[in-house]
Amino acid sequence: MLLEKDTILAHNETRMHRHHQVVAPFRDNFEKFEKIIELLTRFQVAIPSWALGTGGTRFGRFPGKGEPGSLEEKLEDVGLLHQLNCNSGAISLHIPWDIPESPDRIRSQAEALGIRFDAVNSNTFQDQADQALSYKFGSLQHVDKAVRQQAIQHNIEVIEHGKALGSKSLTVWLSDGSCFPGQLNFRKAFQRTLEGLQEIYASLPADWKMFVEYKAFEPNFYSMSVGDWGQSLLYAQKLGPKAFTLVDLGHHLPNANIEQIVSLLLMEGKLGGFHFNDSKYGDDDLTVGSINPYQLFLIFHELVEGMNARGMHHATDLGWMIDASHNVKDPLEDLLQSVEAILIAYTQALLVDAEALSAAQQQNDVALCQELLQEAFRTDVRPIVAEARLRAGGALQPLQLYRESNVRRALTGHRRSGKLATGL
Ligand code: PSV
Ligand code: MN
Repeated sequence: MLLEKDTILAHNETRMHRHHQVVAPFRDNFEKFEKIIELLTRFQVAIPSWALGTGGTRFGRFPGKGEPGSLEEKLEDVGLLHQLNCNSGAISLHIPWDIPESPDRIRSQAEALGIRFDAVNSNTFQDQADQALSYKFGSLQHVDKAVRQQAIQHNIEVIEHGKALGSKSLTVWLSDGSCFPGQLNFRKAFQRTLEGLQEIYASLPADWKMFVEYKAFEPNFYSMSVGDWGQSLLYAQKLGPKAFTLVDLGHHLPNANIEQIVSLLLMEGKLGGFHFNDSKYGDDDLTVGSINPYQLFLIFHELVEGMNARGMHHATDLGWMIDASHNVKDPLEDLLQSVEAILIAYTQALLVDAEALSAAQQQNDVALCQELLQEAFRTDVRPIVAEARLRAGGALQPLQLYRESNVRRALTGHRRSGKLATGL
């Protein structure tokens, strides 16, 4: 469901006077302002297909109404998000949850909505109904070669689905690991995993990337076979130039310095992309920026600094994806909030006076270093983000317009009730 263009225009019109007032001070530094607007307009965040429905916990799930029940409906939802904020022009699919019946049809639907396909994700963390062998004791790390082959084959099929849709990357997240000491020979598990990844890597098209996502714990609670950025980097280095580490913000042990991890991965040319979310305890999958927006800003500061140092293109050289789950909110509202939080942190990072910071670091002027970062972080950049959206044809206040337009009620009316979005 898309909104009428006039609806967006009318929404913007009523807020235009106020918007001009709040954005005016930023125009004083015209060149910087225009540069930031340009960067924001290009910046697109991929929406995960599995976040378009209500998530759940292992204790229960409380599905909402009007959630998408098919890939077509998921694309429709992303199309609406993109229409509202003009920064959600991509979707990340999970196979087998999202196998397209007709890739050509899905591709043209996405094209019409201005959406491209970001990384395709494989799934060897669940057993499927028609699956011959179980992943109960792992997939690529499994002691049985037949299980490993099945997992390799699945990943190759995922690449094929991605190729048909125009995707350019594969994300491999393995739930492999062990729950008890002694269960696994770490070295052998690593070697088997590496061999499997090598076979998958060999099937990647020349212009594709492979993202190796790490996670400290869950579902295995003693060891994970790709448990941290060091292990992911090891795999990526051994695999070759098309392999990169993927950082999911929720996949670290408490208090990990994620911004430092990001900085060093970038330095090594091995940072591939992100799964954005927020957390208080573990892999909480909460709305981006809802718990620790300062950390998000510090991460973006390292990203901007590190990407500039390497001459990287902000919008296209890394995979920007959300990986969140919404238990108590309307998923579309939650995703609008997540994208907004990402753009705010990115804009604040763009405001940091990099030259002054570098000079202060050189002088060991620690207090000034902190001042410079916090000066940017404490700037309310929402008017800049709104201006970029306005120029791109989006809504000044996407969440408010979504609510005013009663989108969920309309979706509930025309989508079959009882249908559940696939995914976790
Ligand atoms: C695992 O927790 C993960 O972060 C991986 O990216 C999966 O693909 C995704 O969540 C699915 O829920
Ligand atoms: Mn993830």
